[in-house]
Amino acid sequence: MVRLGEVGSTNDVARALADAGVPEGAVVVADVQTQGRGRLGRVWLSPQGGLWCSMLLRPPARSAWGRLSLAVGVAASEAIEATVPLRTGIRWPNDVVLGERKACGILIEGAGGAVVVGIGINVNVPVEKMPQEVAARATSLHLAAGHPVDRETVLRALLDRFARWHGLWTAGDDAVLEAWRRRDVTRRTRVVVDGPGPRVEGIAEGVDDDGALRVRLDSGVIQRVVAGDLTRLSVPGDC
Ligand code: BT5
Repeated sequence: MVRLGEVGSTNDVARALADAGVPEGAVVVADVQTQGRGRLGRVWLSPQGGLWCSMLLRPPARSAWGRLSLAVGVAASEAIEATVPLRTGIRWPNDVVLGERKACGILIEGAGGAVVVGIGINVNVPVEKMPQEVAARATSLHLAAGHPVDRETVLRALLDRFARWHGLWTAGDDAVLEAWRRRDVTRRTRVVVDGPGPRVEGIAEGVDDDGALRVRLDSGVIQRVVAGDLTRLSVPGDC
């Protein structure tokens, strides 16, 4: 495991390890990221107190990336629940949420033939000090549990849960889909998804086998969405 104080992005460090030929399983953890990033080049705020880590994988060619993303979401969810007595949910594609608020973000990037899985968990991050637009939608384990949480305990739980779900993903086990579906907080809610294509609005109907979101449009047609940002327009039970 590579442990760093301040770093640009742990994903970049893991990519450099991939380029250097380091084998699968390397883990990079940092205290602070100055250039933490989310999907589509967005900023991921990564001050002291959070768990910012990246794992290097070398999966076989033509692996099911969509399902890997689901497996990582489930692993992060379980790691949080193993550490604090709170119930997590997953908001497609793989934000781990406590209530409506995001506690963990996941960024999976290709790195040549390798894959870097970046996971950011707001363990003791003072989210209230973040810019209002982020603070209003984010939470930390500390905030949600009402007490500081040991970052090492979360890390150990994450590595443990990740090993299990990565193994199941590698084996093509449907348990990954089933576990993700049990945590899906968007199913049967009205959603709008902004992605690379035109905006899609309708009722979320869960994920397909490959991780694509199924949205039932008002016309009744089911549209598959493979990438994008989802906003819930209703709460479960409304639809
Ligand atoms: C993500 O992107 O949620 C992926 C975040 C991945 C972070 C990890 S940390 C270790 C590794 N190294 C990296 O550089 N990245 C990975 P996305 O779904 O695009 O969400 C980004 C959005 O979340 C931003 O535009 C903000 O609105 C919000 N945000 C930023 N920082 C946050 C934080 N710490 N907690 C909650 N929300 C945040």
